[in-house]
Amino acid sequence: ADDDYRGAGLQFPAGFVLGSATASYQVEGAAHEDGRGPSIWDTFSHTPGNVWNGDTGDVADDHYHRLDEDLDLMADLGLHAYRFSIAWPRIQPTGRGPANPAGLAFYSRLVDGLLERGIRPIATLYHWDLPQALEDEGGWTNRATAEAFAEYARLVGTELGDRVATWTTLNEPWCSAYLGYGSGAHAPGRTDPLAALTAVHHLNLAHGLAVQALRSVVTNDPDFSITLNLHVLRGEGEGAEEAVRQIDGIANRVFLQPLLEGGYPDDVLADTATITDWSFVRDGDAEIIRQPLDVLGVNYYSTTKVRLWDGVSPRQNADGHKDVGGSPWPGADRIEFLPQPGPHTDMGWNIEPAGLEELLVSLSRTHPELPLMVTENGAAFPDEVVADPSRPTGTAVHDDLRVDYLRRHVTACHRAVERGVDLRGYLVWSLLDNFEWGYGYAKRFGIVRVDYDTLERIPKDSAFWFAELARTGRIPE
Ligand code: GBH
Repeated sequence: ADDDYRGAGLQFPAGFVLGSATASYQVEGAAHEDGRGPSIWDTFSHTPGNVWNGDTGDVADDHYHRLDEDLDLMADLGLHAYRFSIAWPRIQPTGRGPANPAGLAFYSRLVDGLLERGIRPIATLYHWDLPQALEDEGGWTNRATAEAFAEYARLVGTELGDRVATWTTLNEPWCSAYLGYGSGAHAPGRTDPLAALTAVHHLNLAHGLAVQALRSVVTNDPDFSITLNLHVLRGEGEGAEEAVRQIDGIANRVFLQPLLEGGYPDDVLADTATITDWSFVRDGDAEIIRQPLDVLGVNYYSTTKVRLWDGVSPRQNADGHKDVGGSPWPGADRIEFLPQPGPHTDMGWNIEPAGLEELLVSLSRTHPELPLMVTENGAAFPDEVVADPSRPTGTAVHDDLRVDYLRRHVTACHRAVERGVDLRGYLVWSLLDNFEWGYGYAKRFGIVRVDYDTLERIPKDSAFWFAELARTGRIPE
C-alpha cells in the first residue's frame, strides 16, 4: 500500500552511499571553450524543432565556470558521492587523436575538488555527447566508434585513473540507441530501426572495449560499471505475457545478457529478424562485451505498460517524446504502450516506487553476485519560489511533491536492502535543474534550483531533506 513507502525513521546500513548526479551537456555550458569540439547534442539542439523553446546547452548551468561554487554546494549538502560525466569532445574534439590538455585539466580539477571535500567521484565516460565528427562517419552505427571510444577511455583513465572511485562506461545505452537512431527524439535524430539495433551492439561493444582499456591503465583498483535504464513492465489484456516478453527482450535483455552472460537472446534475434540478421556481431565480440563488473548502475523513474495490439500500434511513444516519425522499439510493431493512471510527474511519468523495489529484487535474484547502485532517480515538478529572508539566498523553494517522490523511492531502496539486495547506494537526479534534453529548461529535476537569468543556485526544500538523509543515513520525518 501507499503508506508502505513513507519510510520515516528507517535507517540505512553504514556505508550506504547517498549522493547526486549530473551529466556534462546538461550542466556545463562553455560549449566552445578550451578546445571543446562540437557534439551531436550541439548540432541537434541548434537544429530548429528538436528541443522545446529552441533551448541549447551552450550555457546550461555554466557549471564549467562555477565548478568551485558547485563543489562547495555538494559539500554543504553533505553528499557522499557525486556522479558526473566527462564530455568526450572536451577530451578529443573530433573523437580521435591526442588528448586536449585543457579538457583533461577540467575533470582533474573536478576530481581533486571532490576528494578534498570527502566526496566520492563516480565518473561516467559517455552521457550522450558524441563528438560530431564521429557521427559524420556513422556514429554508433559504425563499429569504428566503439574502437575510438576505447582509445578515449584509455586517455581519460591515464589522467584520472589514480583517483576515480567508480568508472561507468555508458549511461543508458537504451536511450543512445533507440531514441538517438530509432525514434529520433534524441541526437543524432535518426529514425531507422536497423541503425538503432546496430547502435545497440556497438554500444555494448564500446562498453567492453572501454573496460579493457581502463583496466590496462588505472592504478587505484576502482569499481567498473555501466548504467542501464531497465524497463519495469506491466502487461495488460490478452497476450500480456507476450507483450512483456518482447519489450523486456529489446529493452532489457538485449543489454543484460551480453553484459552479464554473453551473447544476444535468441528471442530478440527472432523478433528483429525482418530488420537485421545481426551480422554486425563478429566472432569474439561476446567475450569482449562480457567484462566482470563490480557494480551495476540502475536508473529508475517509472514503469511501462504494454499490451499486444492487433495490427500496427498507433502509440509507441509512451513517455511523452514528441512523435518524430520513428519508433524507439524496432521489431515491436504489435505492441501498444498504454497511458498509466496517476499520480504523474511533470514529465507525465507515473509515480510507482514499488517498481524500483521490484526491479532491484529481481536483478538481485537473477544475479546474486552483482552489487547494485541506483545511479539516477528523481522527478520533474514545478517549484514554488517565495521570498524568505531566513534562507541564506533570501529565497525558499518549496517542492513537497519532489520530497514525497524521493522519500518513496528511497524507502523502496530500503525495502530492497531489507529483502537482501546488495544495494550500495542511491544517487538523486539531479543536483541542479538542468538542460532536460528534448524538453530544454522547461522541466526541472534539481534538488537545487537554478535561476536561468542570474544562474544563481538556490537549494530547494528537497535539498535540505536529502542533506539530512545523507547526514544521518536515516529517512527524515
Ligand atoms: C535519464 O534518462 C537521463 O540519464 C538523464 O540525463 C535525464 O535528465 C533524466 O533521466 C531525466 O529524464 O515510456 O517506455 O518510452 C531517462 C530516460 C525516461 C527513457 C523514461 C525512458 C520511459 C520509457 N528515460 N522513459 S518508455
